[in-house]
Amino acid sequence: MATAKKAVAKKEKPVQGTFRFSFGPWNIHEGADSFGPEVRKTIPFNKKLELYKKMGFDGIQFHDDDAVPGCGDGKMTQAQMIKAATELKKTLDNHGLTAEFVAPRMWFNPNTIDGGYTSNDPKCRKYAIERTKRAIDIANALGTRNIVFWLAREGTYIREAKDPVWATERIAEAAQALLDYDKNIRLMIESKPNEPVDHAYIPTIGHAIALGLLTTDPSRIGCLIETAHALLANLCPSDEMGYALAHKKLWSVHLNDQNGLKFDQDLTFGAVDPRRALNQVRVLDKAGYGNNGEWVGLDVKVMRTQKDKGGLKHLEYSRKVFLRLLEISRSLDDAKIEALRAERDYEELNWYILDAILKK
Ligand code: 3MF
Ligand code: MG
Repeated sequence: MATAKKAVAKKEKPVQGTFRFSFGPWNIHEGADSFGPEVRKTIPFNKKLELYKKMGFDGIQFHDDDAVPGCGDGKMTQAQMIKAATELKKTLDNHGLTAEFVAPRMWFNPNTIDGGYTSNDPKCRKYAIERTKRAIDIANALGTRNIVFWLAREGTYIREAKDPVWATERIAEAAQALLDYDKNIRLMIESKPNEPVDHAYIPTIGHAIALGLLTTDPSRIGCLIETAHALLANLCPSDEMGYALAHKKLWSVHLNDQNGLKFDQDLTFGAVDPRRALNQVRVLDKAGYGNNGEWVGLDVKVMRTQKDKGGLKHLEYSRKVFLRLLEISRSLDDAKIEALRAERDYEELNWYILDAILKK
C-alpha cells in the first residue's frame, strides 16, 4: 500500500522547512503616524543594506520605488528605470542579498486616490497597469519573478461607490494583463480586509487564490499571508496558511502580530500571542515551507516610542522568536500528539502545548 509506505517513510524522516529571512526597507522607519511626525533619524537606504546580513537576514523585499526612487512619478523612461534597477542588483550582489519580490507602491500617487485597477476613471486604471508593468521590469532586473499585489485602495468607503462584480473583474483583468506582459513572473496577492479603505476587494486568502481562476494561468497566481491581515479579518493565521499550503499557493509570508480588530499594528512576531505564533511556525515547518525557496518575511514596525538606537530590535527579536518557536515545535513529540488526538483528550493536548511554551 503506497500510502501506508509513505506514512512509514514520513515517520522516519519528518518533513521540515528551510528558513531564510527577509524584510523590506520600510520596516526600518522614522516613526511618523497619522497623528504625529517622525521621531527617529532616517537611516539612508545604503546604510540599511549593510544591516541586513548583520541581523541574520538574506532577503530584501522591495516596493518599486524603494528600488528605483521616483519610478511612479511619470518622469523616468522605462530604460532609465531598468538601468537604475540593474545598478541596484550589483549593489545587492556585493552585500550578498537576494531580492525576494517587487510590489508597486501605488497608494501615494494621485492617480490612485480611489484605487488603481478598480478606479472608476479609465486613465487611473491604465496608470495602475502600466506602473505594474514597470514594477515587473524592475523585478526582472533585480533577478526575481515575484510580484506582490497589496491591493491597498482597491475597495470602497461606501458600497455604492463601485460595483463589486465589475471591480473583481477589473482586478482579474489587471492580473491577466500582467501575466501576459511577462510569461515568467508570478503574482502573490497579499490580502487585507480593510485599511486604508473601509472594505477591500480580495479581503482574504481564499479570495486571493480563487481570483487566479478568472485568469488563463491560475498556476501563476498565489499568495502572501500576513499575520495581522488574517487577524483583521478575524481569521486564524495558521489556518489561513494551512489553506494556502494545501493549494500549494503559499509563496511568501509577512509574519507579525496584532492586538485584535483595530488598526494594522505590525507588532513583533509573537508579541501578543506566542501560541498563535507557534502554530504559524509549526504549520510552515510541517509543510516544508522554504524548501522551494520561499522566504520568511517579517513585516514588523518598531514601537513609535523607541529611540534611534533601538530602532532595529523589532526585526532582530521577531527572527529570534521565530527560531525559538521552531525549536519548541520540533521538540514536541508527534507520536504523543497523535495519541492524544486519537484519545480526543484535547485538555491534555492543551496542557502539553502550554507546558512546552511556558517551560522554565
Ligand atoms: C500593509 C502591508 C504592506 C505590504 C507591502 C508589500 C506596507 O498592511 O502589509 O506594507 O506588505 O506593501 O506589498
Ligand atoms: Mg505586509
